Amino acid sequence: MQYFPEVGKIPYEGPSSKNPLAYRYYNENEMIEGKSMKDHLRLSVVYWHTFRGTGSDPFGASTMIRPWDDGTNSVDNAIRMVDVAFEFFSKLGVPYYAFHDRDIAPEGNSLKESHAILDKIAAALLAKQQQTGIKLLWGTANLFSNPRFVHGAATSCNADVFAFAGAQVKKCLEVTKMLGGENYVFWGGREGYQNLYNTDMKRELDHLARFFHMAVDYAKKIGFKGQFLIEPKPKEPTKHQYDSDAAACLNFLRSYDLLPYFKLNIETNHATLAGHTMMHELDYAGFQGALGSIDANTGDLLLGWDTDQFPTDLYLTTQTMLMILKHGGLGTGGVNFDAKVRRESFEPIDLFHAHVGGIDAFARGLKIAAAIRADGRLSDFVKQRYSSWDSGIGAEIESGKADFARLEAYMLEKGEANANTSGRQEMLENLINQFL
Ligand code: XLS
Ligand code: NI
Ligand code: NI
Repeated sequence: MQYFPEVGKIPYEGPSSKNPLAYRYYNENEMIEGKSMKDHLRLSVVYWHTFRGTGSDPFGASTMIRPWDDGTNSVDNAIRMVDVAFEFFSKLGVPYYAFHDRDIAPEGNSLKESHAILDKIAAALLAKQQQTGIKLLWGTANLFSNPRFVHGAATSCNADVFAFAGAQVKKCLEVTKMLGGENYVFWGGREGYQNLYNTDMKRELDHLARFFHMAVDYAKKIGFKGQFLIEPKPKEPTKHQYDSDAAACLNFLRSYDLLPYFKLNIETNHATLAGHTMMHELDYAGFQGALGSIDANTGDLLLGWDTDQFPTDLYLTTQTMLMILKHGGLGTGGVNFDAKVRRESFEPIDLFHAHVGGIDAFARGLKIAAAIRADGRLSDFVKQRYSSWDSGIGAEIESGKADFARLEAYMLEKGEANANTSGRQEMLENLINQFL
Protein backbone atom coordinates (compact mmCIF):
# COMPACT_ATOMS: atom_id res chain seq x y z
CA MET A 1 0.00 0.00 0.00
CA GLN A 2 1.38 3.41 -1.03
CA TYR A 3 0.05 6.64 0.43
CA PHE A 4 1.87 8.91 -2.01
CA PRO A 5 1.64 6.82 -5.21
CA GLU A 6 2.25 9.85 -7.44
CA VAL A 7 5.68 10.49 -5.89
CA GLY A 8 8.79 8.34 -6.24
CA LYS A 9 12.08 8.73 -4.42
CA ILE A 10 13.10 12.38 -4.79
CA PRO A 11 16.21 12.37 -7.00
CA TYR A 12 19.11 14.80 -7.13
CA GLU A 13 19.05 16.31 -10.61
CA GLY A 14 21.33 19.35 -10.28
CA PRO A 15 20.69 23.11 -10.57
CA SER A 16 19.34 23.07 -14.12
CA SER A 17 16.52 20.58 -13.43
CA LYS A 18 12.98 21.83 -14.03
CA ASN A 19 11.42 18.97 -12.10
CA PRO A 20 9.70 20.50 -9.03
CA LEU A 21 10.07 17.24 -7.14
CA ALA A 22 13.83 16.89 -7.55
CA TYR A 23 16.72 18.28 -5.53
CA ARG A 24 18.75 20.87 -7.33
CA TYR A 25 21.29 21.36 -4.53
CA TYR A 26 20.84 18.64 -1.92
CA ASN A 27 23.25 15.98 -3.11
CA GLU A 28 23.68 13.94 0.06
CA ASN A 29 27.15 12.55 -0.64
CA GLU A 30 28.68 15.78 -1.90
CA MET A 31 31.59 16.77 0.34
CA ILE A 32 31.78 20.23 1.87
CA GLU A 33 34.58 21.21 4.26
CA GLY A 34 35.50 17.54 4.47
CA LYS A 35 32.02 16.27 5.43
CA SER A 36 29.07 15.08 3.35
CA MET A 37 25.98 17.27 3.01
CA LYS A 38 24.03 14.52 4.68
CA ASP A 39 26.26 14.66 7.77
CA HIS A 40 26.29 18.46 7.89
CA LEU A 41 22.53 18.84 7.74
CA ARG A 42 21.21 15.70 9.45
CA LEU A 43 17.76 16.48 8.04
CA SER A 44 14.69 15.63 10.04
CA VAL A 45 10.91 15.68 9.41
CA VAL A 46 8.44 16.36 12.23
CA TYR A 47 5.55 14.08 12.93
CA TRP A 48 3.20 16.77 14.29
CA HIS A 49 2.79 19.32 11.50
CA THR A 50 3.43 16.86 8.70
CA PHE A 51 1.14 13.99 9.62
CA ARG A 52 -1.11 15.45 12.33
CA GLY A 53 -1.55 18.97 10.96
CA THR A 54 -5.07 19.67 9.75
CA GLY A 55 -4.96 23.29 8.64
CA SER A 56 -7.50 24.41 11.23
CA ASP A 57 -7.06 27.90 12.64
CA PRO A 58 -8.98 30.00 15.20
CA PHE A 59 -11.41 31.03 12.44
CA GLY A 60 -12.01 27.80 10.60
CA ALA A 61 -11.96 24.03 10.51
CA SER A 62 -9.56 21.58 8.91
CA THR A 63 -8.81 22.04 5.25
CA MET A 64 -6.34 19.17 4.89
CA ILE A 65 -8.28 16.04 4.16
CA ARG A 66 -5.67 13.30 4.33
CA PRO A 67 -6.65 10.03 2.70
CA TRP A 68 -4.80 8.11 5.41
CA ASP A 69 -6.45 9.88 8.35
CA ASP A 70 -9.90 8.64 9.39
CA GLY A 71 -10.16 11.58 11.77
CA THR A 72 -10.43 9.39 14.86
CA ASN A 73 -8.08 9.05 17.78
CA SER A 74 -7.94 5.30 17.30
CA VAL A 75 -4.87 3.11 17.57
CA ASP A 76 -5.51 1.81 14.04
CA ASN A 77 -5.30 5.32 12.70
CA ALA A 78 -2.04 5.87 14.56
CA ILE A 79 -0.56 2.62 13.28
CA ARG A 80 -1.47 3.55 9.70
CA MET A 81 0.23 6.90 10.19
CA VAL A 82 3.49 5.12 10.99
CA ASP A 83 3.41 3.61 7.49
CA VAL A 84 2.55 6.97 5.95
CA ALA A 85 5.37 8.67 7.84
CA PHE A 86 8.06 6.18 6.86
CA GLU A 87 6.97 6.20 3.22
CA PHE A 88 7.30 9.99 3.34
CA PHE A 89 10.73 9.99 5.06
CA SER A 90 12.03 7.33 2.65
CA LYS A 91 10.84 9.08 -0.50
CA LEU A 92 12.30 12.36 0.71
CA GLY A 93 15.58 10.63 1.62
CA VAL A 94 15.93 12.17 5.09
CA PRO A 95 17.85 10.30 7.77
CA TYR A 96 15.84 11.49 10.82
CA TYR A 97 12.41 12.30 12.24
CA ALA A 98 11.09 13.78 15.51
CA PHE A 99 7.87 13.43 17.51
CA HIS A 100 5.82 14.31 20.57
CA ASP A 101 4.41 11.31 22.41
CA ARG A 102 0.88 12.47 21.62
CA ASP A 103 1.50 12.85 17.86
CA ILE A 104 2.51 9.25 17.43
CA ALA A 105 -0.01 7.81 19.89
CA PRO A 106 -3.39 9.09 21.02
CA GLU A 107 -4.01 9.64 24.71
CA GLY A 108 -6.06 6.89 26.39
CA ASN A 109 -8.64 7.20 29.14
CA SER A 110 -6.01 6.88 31.83
CA LEU A 111 -2.26 7.33 32.07
CA LYS A 112 -1.92 3.57 32.17
CA GLU A 113 -3.84 3.19 28.94
CA SER A 114 -1.87 6.03 27.31
CA HIS A 115 1.39 4.28 28.25
CA ALA A 116 0.13 1.03 26.71
CA ILE A 117 -0.90 2.72 23.46
CA LEU A 118 2.44 4.49 23.27
CA ASP A 119 4.28 1.18 23.68
CA LYS A 120 2.27 -0.32 20.85
CA ILE A 121 3.00 2.50 18.41
CA ALA A 122 6.65 2.66 19.50
CA ALA A 123 7.00 -1.02 18.58
CA ALA A 124 5.65 -0.22 15.10
CA LEU A 125 8.07 2.71 14.79
CA LEU A 126 11.00 0.53 15.84
CA ALA A 127 10.13 -2.05 13.19
CA LYS A 128 10.02 0.67 10.52
CA GLN A 129 13.29 2.21 11.72
CA GLN A 130 14.99 -1.16 11.44
CA GLN A 131 13.53 -1.77 8.01
CA THR A 132 14.49 1.63 6.57
CA GLY A 133 17.54 2.74 8.60
CA ILE A 134 15.77 6.03 9.38
CA LYS A 135 16.54 7.23 12.90
CA LEU A 136 14.93 9.25 15.65
CA LEU A 137 16.51 12.70 16.06
CA TRP A 138 14.51 13.46 19.17
CA GLY A 139 11.45 12.68 21.18
CA THR A 140 9.50 15.02 23.41
CA ALA A 141 6.41 14.90 25.59
CA ASN A 142 3.43 17.05 24.73
CA LEU A 143 2.83 18.90 28.01
CA PHE A 144 0.66 21.63 26.53
CA SER A 145 -2.38 20.31 24.59
CA ASN A 146 -4.37 18.57 27.30
CA PRO A 147 -6.50 20.98 29.40
CA ARG A 148 -4.84 19.65 32.57
CA PHE A 149 -1.81 21.77 31.57
CA VAL A 150 -3.82 24.99 31.59
CA HIS A 151 -1.57 26.50 34.29
CA GLY A 152 1.60 24.87 33.02
CA ALA A 153 3.19 21.45 33.51
CA ALA A 154 6.40 21.61 35.57
CA THR A 155 5.50 25.21 36.49
CA SER A 156 1.86 24.54 37.34
CA CYS A 157 0.46 25.85 40.62
CA ASN A 158 -1.07 22.36 40.95
CA ALA A 159 1.44 19.81 42.30
CA ASP A 160 -0.57 16.92 40.87
CA VAL A 161 -0.12 18.32 37.38
CA PHE A 162 3.64 18.44 37.94
CA ALA A 163 3.44 14.78 38.99
CA PHE A 164 1.43 13.87 35.88
CA ALA A 165 3.94 15.66 33.65
CA GLY A 166 6.81 13.84 35.35
CA ALA A 167 5.14 10.48 34.76
CA GLN A 168 4.62 11.39 31.11
CA VAL A 169 8.24 12.47 30.60
CA LYS A 170 9.50 9.34 32.36
CA LYS A 171 7.62 7.21 29.86
CA CYS A 172 8.63 9.35 26.89
CA LEU A 173 12.29 9.07 27.91
CA GLU A 174 11.96 5.29 28.01
CA VAL A 175 10.38 5.23 24.56
CA THR A 176 12.95 7.67 23.14
CA LYS A 177 15.73 5.47 24.51
CA MET A 178 14.12 2.33 23.10
CA LEU A 179 14.00 3.99 19.67
CA GLY A 180 17.63 5.11 19.86
CA GLY A 181 16.69 8.81 19.97
CA GLU A 182 19.82 10.94 19.78
CA ASN A 183 18.34 13.83 21.76
CA TYR A 184 15.41 14.62 24.01
CA VAL A 185 13.70 18.02 23.77
CA PHE A 186 11.86 20.18 26.27
CA TRP A 187 9.76 22.95 24.81
CA GLY A 188 7.91 24.68 27.64
CA GLY A 189 4.71 25.41 25.78
CA ARG A 190 2.80 26.41 28.89
CA GLU A 191 5.73 27.01 31.23
CA GLY A 192 5.21 30.71 31.72
CA TYR A 193 2.48 33.07 32.80
CA GLN A 194 -0.28 35.34 31.55
CA ASN A 195 -0.35 37.51 34.62
CA LEU A 196 2.00 38.20 37.54
CA TYR A 197 -0.80 39.05 40.01
CA ASN A 198 -1.51 35.33 40.38
CA THR A 199 1.99 33.98 39.81
CA ASP A 200 4.80 33.02 42.18
CA MET A 201 7.53 33.22 39.56
CA LYS A 202 10.38 32.16 41.87
CA ARG A 203 8.51 29.06 43.00
CA GLU A 204 7.59 28.12 39.43
CA LEU A 205 11.19 28.41 38.25
CA ASP A 206 12.42 26.36 41.22
CA HIS A 207 9.92 23.67 40.22
CA LEU A 208 11.01 23.76 36.59
CA ALA A 209 14.60 23.21 37.69
CA ARG A 210 13.53 20.36 39.97
CA PHE A 211 11.75 18.78 36.99
CA PHE A 212 14.84 18.98 34.79
CA HIS A 213 17.02 17.49 37.53
CA MET A 214 14.56 14.60 37.78
CA ALA A 215 14.85 14.08 34.02
CA VAL A 216 18.67 14.10 34.21
CA ASP A 217 18.61 11.62 37.10
CA TYR A 218 16.17 9.32 35.35
CA ALA A 219 18.18 9.37 32.11
CA LYS A 220 21.23 8.28 34.14
CA LYS A 221 19.21 5.57 35.83
CA ILE A 222 17.99 3.99 32.59
CA GLY A 223 21.20 4.66 30.64
CA PHE A 224 19.69 7.13 28.16
CA LYS A 225 22.71 8.75 26.53
CA GLY A 226 20.90 11.23 24.26
CA GLN A 227 21.51 14.97 24.58
CA PHE A 228 18.91 16.99 26.51
CA LEU A 229 17.81 20.12 24.66
CA ILE A 230 15.71 23.10 25.67
CA GLU A 231 13.89 24.94 22.91
CA PRO A 232 13.62 28.65 23.66
CA LYS A 233 10.48 30.59 22.72
CA PRO A 234 9.43 33.91 24.24
CA LYS A 235 5.64 33.82 23.96
CA GLU A 236 2.70 31.94 22.49
CA PRO A 237 0.79 30.24 23.94
CA THR A 238 1.64 32.11 27.17
CA LYS A 239 2.36 35.81 27.27
CA HIS A 240 5.75 35.24 28.83
CA GLN A 241 7.48 31.88 28.59
CA TYR A 242 10.35 31.23 30.97
CA ASP A 243 12.61 29.77 28.28
CA SER A 244 12.31 32.99 26.34
CA ASP A 245 15.57 33.04 24.39
CA ALA A 246 19.03 31.47 24.37
CA ALA A 247 20.41 33.89 26.95
CA ALA A 248 17.48 33.37 29.34
CA CYS A 249 17.75 29.58 29.02
CA LEU A 250 21.47 29.56 29.66
CA ASN A 251 21.08 31.82 32.67
CA PHE A 252 18.38 29.53 34.06
CA LEU A 253 20.46 26.41 33.46
CA ARG A 254 23.53 27.98 35.04
CA SER A 255 21.61 29.22 38.09
CA TYR A 256 20.24 25.76 38.81
CA ASP A 257 23.40 23.71 38.12
CA LEU A 258 21.90 22.20 34.98
CA LEU A 259 24.34 23.63 32.45
CA PRO A 260 26.40 20.45 31.98
CA TYR A 261 23.36 18.43 30.96
CA PHE A 262 21.60 20.65 28.45
CA LYS A 263 22.11 22.29 25.10
CA LEU A 264 19.64 24.35 23.09
CA ASN A 265 17.36 23.61 20.16
CA ILE A 266 17.13 26.95 18.36
CA GLU A 267 14.06 27.62 16.20
CA THR A 268 14.09 30.43 13.65
CA ASN A 269 10.56 31.69 14.21
CA HIS A 270 11.11 31.66 17.98
CA ALA A 271 14.27 33.73 17.58
CA THR A 272 12.39 36.38 15.64
CA LEU A 273 9.49 36.37 18.12
CA ALA A 274 12.11 37.10 20.78
CA GLY A 275 13.25 40.11 18.78
CA HIS A 276 16.47 38.45 17.64
CA THR A 277 17.78 37.12 14.37
CA MET A 278 18.41 33.39 14.01
CA MET A 279 22.06 34.29 13.54
CA HIS A 280 22.11 36.00 16.94
CA GLU A 281 20.55 33.05 18.76
CA LEU A 282 22.89 30.58 17.08
CA ASP A 283 25.98 32.64 17.83
CA TYR A 284 24.95 33.17 21.45
CA ALA A 285 24.27 29.48 22.02
CA GLY A 286 27.33 28.53 19.99
CA PHE A 287 29.95 30.51 21.85
CA GLN A 288 28.67 29.06 25.12
CA GLY A 289 29.08 25.55 23.76
CA ALA A 290 25.32 25.03 23.87
CA LEU A 291 24.31 24.84 20.22
CA GLY A 292 22.52 21.50 20.08
CA SER A 293 20.11 21.41 17.18
CA ILE A 294 17.83 23.63 15.11
CA ASP A 295 14.14 23.72 14.30
CA ALA A 296 14.24 25.00 10.76
CA ASN A 297 11.37 27.25 9.74
CA THR A 298 10.67 30.93 9.29
CA GLY A 299 8.11 33.51 10.35
CA ASP A 300 6.40 36.20 8.36
CA LEU A 301 7.64 39.76 8.85
CA LEU A 302 4.10 41.07 8.72
CA LEU A 303 2.62 38.61 11.22
CA GLY A 304 3.56 38.53 14.89
CA TRP A 305 3.08 34.87 15.71
CA ASP A 306 4.71 31.50 15.18
CA THR A 307 3.66 30.88 11.59
CA ASP A 308 6.16 28.00 11.22
CA GLN A 309 6.62 28.43 7.48
CA PHE A 310 9.06 26.42 5.42
CA PRO A 311 12.39 28.24 5.01
CA THR A 312 13.11 29.27 1.43
CA ASP A 313 15.03 32.51 1.96
CA LEU A 314 18.66 31.93 0.97
CA TYR A 315 19.95 34.78 3.12
CA LEU A 316 18.40 33.08 6.13
CA THR A 317 19.77 29.62 5.34
CA THR A 318 23.19 31.06 4.49
CA GLN A 319 23.34 32.97 7.78
CA THR A 320 22.17 29.90 9.67
CA MET A 321 24.78 27.68 8.06
CA LEU A 322 27.52 30.29 8.58
CA MET A 323 26.85 30.08 12.31
CA ILE A 324 26.56 26.30 12.38
CA LEU A 325 29.88 25.92 10.53
CA LYS A 326 31.50 28.56 12.72
CA HIS A 327 30.55 26.64 15.87
CA GLY A 328 31.73 23.27 14.59
CA GLY A 329 28.46 21.72 13.42
CA LEU A 330 25.35 20.35 15.06
CA GLY A 331 26.84 17.35 16.85
CA THR A 332 23.98 14.96 17.66
CA GLY A 333 21.44 17.59 16.53
CA GLY A 334 20.05 18.23 13.09
CA VAL A 335 18.09 20.50 10.79
CA ASN A 336 14.58 19.60 11.89
CA PHE A 337 11.76 21.02 9.77
CA ASP A 338 9.39 22.22 12.47
CA ALA A 339 7.36 23.80 9.70
CA LYS A 340 3.92 23.43 8.27
CA VAL A 341 2.36 23.95 4.88
CA ARG A 342 -0.13 26.79 4.65
CA ARG A 343 -3.80 26.11 5.25
CA GLU A 344 -4.41 26.81 1.58
CA SER A 345 -1.84 24.16 0.53
CA PHE A 346 -4.06 21.31 1.51
CA GLU A 347 -3.07 18.50 -0.84
CA PRO A 348 -0.67 15.77 0.36
CA ILE A 349 1.73 16.58 -2.50
CA ASP A 350 2.24 20.04 -0.95
CA LEU A 351 4.09 18.28 1.88
CA PHE A 352 6.67 17.13 -0.65
CA HIS A 353 6.97 20.51 -2.36
CA ALA A 354 7.50 22.17 1.02
CA HIS A 355 10.18 19.77 2.25
CA VAL A 356 12.02 19.57 -1.07
CA GLY A 357 12.19 23.39 -1.11
CA GLY A 358 13.30 23.66 2.50
CA ILE A 359 15.97 21.00 2.07
CA ASP A 360 17.30 22.61 -1.09
CA ALA A 361 17.35 26.02 0.57
CA PHE A 362 19.51 24.56 3.36
CA ALA A 363 21.76 22.69 0.94
CA ARG A 364 22.30 25.89 -0.96
CA GLY A 365 22.82 27.89 2.23
CA LEU A 366 25.45 25.35 3.26
CA LYS A 367 27.28 25.67 -0.07
CA ILE A 368 27.15 29.47 -0.01
CA ALA A 369 28.33 29.62 3.61
CA ALA A 370 31.24 27.27 2.83
CA ALA A 371 32.19 29.45 -0.16
CA ILE A 372 32.14 32.60 2.01
CA ARG A 373 34.38 30.86 4.52
CA ALA A 374 36.77 29.58 1.86
CA ASP A 375 37.02 33.06 0.35
CA GLY A 376 38.11 34.40 3.74
CA ARG A 377 37.46 38.10 3.15
CA LEU A 378 34.65 38.22 5.72
CA SER A 379 36.61 36.51 8.50
CA ASP A 380 39.74 38.52 7.64
CA PHE A 381 37.73 41.69 8.03
CA VAL A 382 36.50 40.68 11.47
CA LYS A 383 39.96 39.60 12.55
CA GLN A 384 41.42 42.91 11.42
CA ARG A 385 38.61 44.83 13.12
CA TYR A 386 39.64 43.44 16.50
CA SER A 387 43.40 43.51 15.91
CA SER A 388 43.94 46.19 18.58
CA TRP A 389 43.35 43.36 21.08
CA ASP A 390 46.14 41.18 19.73
CA SER A 391 49.03 43.15 21.20
CA GLY A 392 49.80 46.18 23.39
CA ILE A 393 47.17 47.38 25.81
CA GLY A 394 44.46 45.14 24.25
CA ALA A 395 46.47 41.99 24.96
CA GLU A 396 47.21 43.22 28.48
CA ILE A 397 43.48 43.67 29.14
CA GLU A 398 42.46 40.35 27.63
CA SER A 399 45.05 38.44 29.61
CA GLY A 400 43.91 40.11 32.83
CA LYS A 401 47.23 41.89 33.44
CA ALA A 402 45.92 45.42 33.24
CA ASP A 403 43.83 47.10 35.98
CA PHE A 404 42.17 50.51 36.03
CA ALA A 405 45.34 52.16 37.37
CA ARG A 406 47.32 50.77 34.44
CA LEU A 407 44.66 52.01 32.00
CA GLU A 408 44.84 55.45 33.54
CA ALA A 409 48.62 55.57 33.35
CA TYR A 410 48.51 54.35 29.74
CA MET A 411 45.94 56.92 28.64
CA LEU A 412 47.48 59.85 30.58
CA GLU A 413 50.69 59.21 28.72
CA LYS A 414 49.04 58.63 25.34
CA GLY A 415 46.54 61.51 25.62
CA GLU A 416 43.85 60.17 23.23
CA ALA A 417 42.65 56.83 21.92
CA ASN A 418 43.69 55.71 18.43
CA ALA A 419 41.23 56.79 15.76
CA ASN A 420 38.28 54.47 15.04
CA THR A 421 37.81 52.88 11.64
CA SER A 422 34.62 52.30 9.69
CA GLY A 423 32.48 49.23 10.36
CA ARG A 424 31.97 48.90 6.56
CA GLN A 425 28.54 47.31 6.92
CA GLU A 426 27.47 48.14 3.37
CA MET A 427 30.69 46.82 1.89
CA LEU A 428 30.20 43.54 3.78
CA GLU A 429 26.56 43.24 2.71
CA ASN A 430 27.72 43.70 -0.87
CA LEU A 431 30.39 41.07 -0.30
CA ILE A 432 27.77 38.52 0.86
CA ASN A 433 25.70 39.32 -2.24
CA GLN A 434 28.62 38.22 -4.42
CA PHE A 435 28.03 34.67 -3.20
CA LEU A 436 24.27 34.42 -3.61
C1 XLS B 1 6.27 25.19 19.21
C2 XLS B 1 7.48 24.38 19.23
C3 XLS B 1 7.26 22.89 19.28
C4 XLS B 1 8.51 22.18 19.69
C5 XLS B 1 8.32 20.80 20.19
O1 XLS B 1 6.28 26.37 18.94
O2 XLS B 1 8.28 24.73 18.13
O3 XLS B 1 6.76 22.42 18.09
O4 XLS B 1 9.43 22.16 18.65
O5 XLS B 1 7.47 20.74 21.26
NI1 NI C 1 9.99 23.74 17.48
NI1 NI D 1 7.55 26.85 16.99
